[in-house]
Amino acid sequence: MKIDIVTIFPTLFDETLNFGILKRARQKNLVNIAVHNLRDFTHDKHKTVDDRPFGGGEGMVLKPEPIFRAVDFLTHNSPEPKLVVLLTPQGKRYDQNYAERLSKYAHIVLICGRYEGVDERVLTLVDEEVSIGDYVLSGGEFAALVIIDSVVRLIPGAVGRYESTRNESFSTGILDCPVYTRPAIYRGLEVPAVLQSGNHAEIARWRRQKALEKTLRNRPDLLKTASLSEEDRLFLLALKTRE
Ligand code: 6GU
Repeated sequence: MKIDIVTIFPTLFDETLNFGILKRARQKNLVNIAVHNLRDFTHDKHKTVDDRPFGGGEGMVLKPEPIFRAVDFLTHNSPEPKLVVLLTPQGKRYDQNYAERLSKYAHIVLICGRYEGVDERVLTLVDEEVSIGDYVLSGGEFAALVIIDSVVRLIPGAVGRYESTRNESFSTGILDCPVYTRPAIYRGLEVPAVLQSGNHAEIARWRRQKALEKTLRNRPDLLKTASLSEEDRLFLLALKTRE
């Protein structure tokens, strides 16, 4: 997979893309990530990327010409299928399903917007407008990092065992179960006995129940769409009536 980032802050990506799974995926050539300075696509002496909004108002707006030139340059013989994405708070909400879909593209171009705005004509150039959540960031740069991290770990071979991404929160529709490691007792806090029992059927049941319990407490909205067994539903019903 090829990922191109277009930004006015290219150095922000220098260190961040060189850790852990991202670093290893790049070393293994599973992904090729390139950062491009939007100012390199300007033609004026001052390398102007923004200007005041027509009609008046606060802040500056990213000009269309450098963005059009950058995207033309980056996509003129790009591998297919490709997707050009504009990162703004006005975009469609990003989630794990979105990440799964993006992980299937051969080429993704991420254009980092600024919170004040991007000239609306840029929308004729991009395939999708994406937001990572209901809060305002000063620019799309951190959103690009979030998207890249979540997509790259879905590329087969990026995470140690491919299967180990299958069981995670959101892939299964509910939150992960609690986990413990040694020591078995710390400051009087004991690891649940069932996890030390060696009874794998019991352990699986306990994990499913704890995951359901945590989801009910922290993200009850997820239970509306999660795939639940009859046993899951009875367990949740018992939990709710107990409260
Ligand atoms: Cl993609 N950009 C900005 N500026 N703010 C955001 C966002 C993106 N997603 C959530 N908030």
